[in-house]
Amino acid sequence: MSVSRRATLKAGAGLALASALPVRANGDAADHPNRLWYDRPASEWVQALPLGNGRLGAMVFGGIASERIQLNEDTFHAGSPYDGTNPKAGAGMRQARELLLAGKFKEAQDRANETVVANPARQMSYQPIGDLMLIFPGIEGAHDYRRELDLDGAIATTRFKVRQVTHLREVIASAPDRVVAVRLSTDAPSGSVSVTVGLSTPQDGEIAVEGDDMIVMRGIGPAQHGVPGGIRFETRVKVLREGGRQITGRDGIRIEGATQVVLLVATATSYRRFDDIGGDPSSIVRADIAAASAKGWPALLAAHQADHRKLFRRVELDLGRTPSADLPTDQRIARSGELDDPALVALYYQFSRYLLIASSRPGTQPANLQGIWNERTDPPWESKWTLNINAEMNYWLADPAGLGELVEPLLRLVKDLAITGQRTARNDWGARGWVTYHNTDLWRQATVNSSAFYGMWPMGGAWLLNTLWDHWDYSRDRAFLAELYPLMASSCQFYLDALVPHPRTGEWVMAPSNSPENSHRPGISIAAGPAMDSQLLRDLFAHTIEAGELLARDAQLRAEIAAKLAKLPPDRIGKAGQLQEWFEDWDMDAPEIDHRHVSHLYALYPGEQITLRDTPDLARAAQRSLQIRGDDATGWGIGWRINLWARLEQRERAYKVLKMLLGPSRTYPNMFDAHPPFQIDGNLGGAMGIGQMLMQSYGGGIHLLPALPRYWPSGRLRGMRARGNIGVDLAWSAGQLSEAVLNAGSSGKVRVHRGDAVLDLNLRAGERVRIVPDAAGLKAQRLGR
Ligand code: FUC
Repeated sequence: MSVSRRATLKAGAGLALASALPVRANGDAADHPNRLWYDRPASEWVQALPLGNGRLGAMVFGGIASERIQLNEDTFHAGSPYDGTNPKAGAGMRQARELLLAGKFKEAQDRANETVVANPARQMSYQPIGDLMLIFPGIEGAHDYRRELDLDGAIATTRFKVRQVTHLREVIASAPDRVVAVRLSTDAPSGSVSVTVGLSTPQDGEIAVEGDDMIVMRGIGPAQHGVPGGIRFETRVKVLREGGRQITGRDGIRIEGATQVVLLVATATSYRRFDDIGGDPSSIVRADIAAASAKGWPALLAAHQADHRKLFRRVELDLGRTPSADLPTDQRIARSGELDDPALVALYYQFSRYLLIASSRPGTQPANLQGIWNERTDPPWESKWTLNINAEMNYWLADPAGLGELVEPLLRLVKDLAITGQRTARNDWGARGWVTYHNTDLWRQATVNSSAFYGMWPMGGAWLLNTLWDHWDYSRDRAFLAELYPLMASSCQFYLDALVPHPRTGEWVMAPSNSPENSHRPGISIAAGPAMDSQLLRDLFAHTIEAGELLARDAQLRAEIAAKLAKLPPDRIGKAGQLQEWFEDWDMDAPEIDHRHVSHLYALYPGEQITLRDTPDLARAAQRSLQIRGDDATGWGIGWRINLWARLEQRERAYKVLKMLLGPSRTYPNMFDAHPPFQIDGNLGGAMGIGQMLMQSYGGGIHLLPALPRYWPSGRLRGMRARGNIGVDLAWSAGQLSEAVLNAGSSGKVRVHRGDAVLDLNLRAGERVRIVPDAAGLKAQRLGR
């Protein structure tokens, strides 16, 4: 077995991907609305098609004479268990606070920079495992090429003809069977599959052939920023061949003249928890390969698709169809500025649901900045979890899109942070409970990281918990609430201890803090009591009181919380009529008036403290702020803005911003969101925006078609979810509601809105209620259970 820093077991020379083929019109996309398809192989990573089982990720390039399948495993990160706590942070935080409250902003930020930032300041990055490489000898003159990702079948296929023979390559990432599986076949009667199979890795690793049908790759994750590497991984590729012959060399496994070849790829790491990397990846992948080999392709495929479809098929969406739907997906994206392509919007929505299913399953890591797909050893922002918008945005879609159980990894992340964050709360603030700042990594660092400018934001826990609260609110799953509540109570203890009275008004504020990543003076973000802090705390405190009452827990704590809740600063309207971002009216003088973050609009969305009907003045101010900020932003920034315009029921504006997201500057050919670079939050948050144009659920109400643009005159959706455990089906035509059907999973009251018409309903668990427009507004018809 050879050992090398960048181990490569070459499947042969000339791995360059096949050059582009002539464009070929292919009209059968109409039959398969939930497909991405292309008429040429991927030449770049952001053209390759993603597969995932929550833990294993695979990017399929669809090459002709060679194929690259890039592999990830979601626990494979740089570093090893470490504690970045800075012992100087306690005293430093107190000094920074004093300077800040005395109006000495620069001095406060400098002091924080010198004392509270973790050691190391940067966190550990997500790492690629490597590539599965296939070389197909003798393939020349391919024609009738098509590759596609079938979102419903969760399968990537590459198909082309050489002379009269059709070659078919299929790839899946199976959750039930824990493997990536590849099938290579043709429609020729006798064996015409010839391929050389190899692996490569950019990691410190070794690769060898074992027996005559297995390639084994082992490696260890890199050290970073002074933290030693420690996670070990093992990948095994097993070759199952029908017909032909097999030659095993040092260079990989060569197969000649087979009728069909199936490759099973298993990967595992030694990671068990943020403080334990003592797992045995070898025994895990051996067991995975043995079980999958015994099953064989047909049974693997059937189990995989049944498992995926159980989730994927919960929601259907039809926004209508125009001729552009016949074009390859990359051409639709390229032209989406000039064309209105409603089916592309529906595809984007379903692709985002697909991405969440593929990157976040119970037991896995939460979807990180790139979900689970990363080819780089130095990924942007470490491809980890950014808590001042991105990680939360990844989960906005889950419940409304019928995928509520996929938030489980986020709950486990918070459970971990409640442990590491307790150390930080004590060290940095002398407080009870737990805190976390604007980023965390696999090792669950809860410390101030990168710099005080970005990192001095103690609100990560509050936002995470408010996101998880939504899962309770949608599902009404009491067992989930019982798991969540202690984390909320402990987080409240932190804030109760850390809040201080503002010297001017006596209102309770966090200091130091910031309004994520925005500066109020050149180079200065540090601030006391920015609007978002109070908004997040109003939600966290109110939810914790509600949960404590429901579970009959901690009456004393509830009283303490209620007292501080009453004295949080209210949202204020500033001199430009805007919703004030900071405690003081600094907005119009801030250096980046068009900043990508719109943190103070949390109260409008994802929060529901500001609504058009209950707080019209604040809603107007929020709209003013949104106008001042402008529509252009990073992918996720645009995704957030779509949701905000939808909440303001500005249908055509929401549509205009959505088109910005779908265009080629914010969507890559494979439909990954472009921050740029690729970040999955824009996909998931953008899809939530699409959903909210059709149906919104907040404040005890369900809003039907609140921001339906004129470009989607007719359509239907099935299976979206509203708060209170309610399923929502909708149909509309000529821009008018035809009918809605509510499926009540729990009993409770709900107010249904369609424009100005309202209908109050008392739903009983299990019943279905049909709602249709009538002369007086809306009319309900009980369909029984
Ligand atoms: C936040 C954003 C950046 C980027 C990063 C991962 O810091 O402000 O735009 O998305 O997270």
